[in-house]
Amino acid sequence: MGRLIVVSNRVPTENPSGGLVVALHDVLMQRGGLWIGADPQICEEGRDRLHDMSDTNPDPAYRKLVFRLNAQERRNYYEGFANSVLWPVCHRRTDLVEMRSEYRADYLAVNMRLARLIARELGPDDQLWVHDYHFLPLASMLRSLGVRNRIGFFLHIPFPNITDLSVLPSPENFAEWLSDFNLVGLQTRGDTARCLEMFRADRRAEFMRDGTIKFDDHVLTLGSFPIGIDVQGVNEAARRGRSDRFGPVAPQDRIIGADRLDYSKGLPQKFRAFGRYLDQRPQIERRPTFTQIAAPSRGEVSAYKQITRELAQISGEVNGAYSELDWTPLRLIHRSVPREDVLGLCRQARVGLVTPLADGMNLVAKEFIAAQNPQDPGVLILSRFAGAAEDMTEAVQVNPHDVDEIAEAISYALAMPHGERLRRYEACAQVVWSTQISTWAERCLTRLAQCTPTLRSHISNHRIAV
Ligand code: ADQ
Repeated sequence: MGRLIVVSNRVPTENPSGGLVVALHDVLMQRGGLWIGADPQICEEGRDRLHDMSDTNPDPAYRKLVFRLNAQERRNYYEGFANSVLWPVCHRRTDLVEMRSEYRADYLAVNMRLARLIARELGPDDQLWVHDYHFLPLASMLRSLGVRNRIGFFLHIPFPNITDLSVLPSPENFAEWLSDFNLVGLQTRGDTARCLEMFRADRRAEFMRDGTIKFDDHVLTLGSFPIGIDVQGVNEAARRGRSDRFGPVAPQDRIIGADRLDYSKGLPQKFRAFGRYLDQRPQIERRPTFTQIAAPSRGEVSAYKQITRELAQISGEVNGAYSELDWTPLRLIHRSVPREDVLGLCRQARVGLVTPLADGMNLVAKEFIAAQNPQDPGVLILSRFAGAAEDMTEAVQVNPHDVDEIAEAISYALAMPHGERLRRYEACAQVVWSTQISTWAERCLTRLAQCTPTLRSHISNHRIAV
């Protein structure tokens, strides 16, 4: 069997932490192979080769290699096309798309350069597993170089709807790029339905009896593989985490949110909803505290600067209206907090507030459940637009745009009797266990190994889909 080659935007640091990184690390430790990603340092030199970043360990089970970006490429490929075009298109925020021709040109150029670097490393039986929207055209570029190896893809974010896709320059490329992978994995059945709709609208696609899609002679398998977490590891970390950081708040009054500071996470709506709940709370003597940890993210992109200002303003308004000398109702922590402490806070909280406007899956929802004490669990309030909501039907589901509905859900969750909390928790925990990260990785790779191989005829006529 050949090696596994994982391609993702980031390669892990020496001590990998976090579900996805650990899962991929474990798979590579077992199978050996390569992990290729972008060097976080901007560098003008050495862009014509991959650089070894493997651990100092003398006999690493797998190697980590990075490709370098110069300042222009980082601006146009990463901040530009990936995060200011594809990210908003996939998260239904086409109003935030920044369209510039140099973004697309460098996105394609970086993917082409990476394809050449990877092609040099590839053995005939190696399998590639490519992650996320930074590398949509990578398989097309590899095929144009004559690569026939099996290539799998996993999209971590929502699959866009067909109207939003049409905002892209040359939207027909999207289907072409995907069709050059052997396997395209998506988070949910809803994502798969949207992807099928895109192929149905394209006359080049033919739907085969075995469920595969034939597109320009290439056969593509499509499926949903809901991602999960390391449930046991999260539960242990939550028990170790410091929960005293909440300060003197009664456990039944603690509400927690933890998100990257991103406009897709619905933070302004969530803050307003908490303010609305305080306006209407049934018992005026009740003093719940909502702690929102918002890890800084992509601060160089303008839409992110704007949301940071907006959140500071709303939290100022809510606290200005309701704080007492001994009570600050909304605590916004605009910093990354150690993971164990975030999980410790989740375990202590009565309510987890996870209300993205759009989200591929949302791992915080699964982590909140895994962190709970099964005898006295907290309540998850979950946006119906998070991928996690497709299976976690027993969370208290809300429309994240509807501030009144979230406020009502907060009131309901804070008053929920123990029996109902247990019942809802057990149903959610079952989903969290059945999609745990090791199972997810195994399902994706098993399916990739079963995919129809790429034929010589396909690559010999290959159009470069750019
Ligand atoms: P993200 O958009 O980053 O991931 P999410 O799935 O919630 O979103 O994962 C975030 C991770 O960061 C979680 O493990 C969480 O614990 C951690 N985290 C969040 N806020 C933090 C904070 N303030 N401090 C410390 N840690 C924090 C993308 C997609 C998701 C998809 C994942 C995995 O956008 O939809 O679920 O990939 O596929």
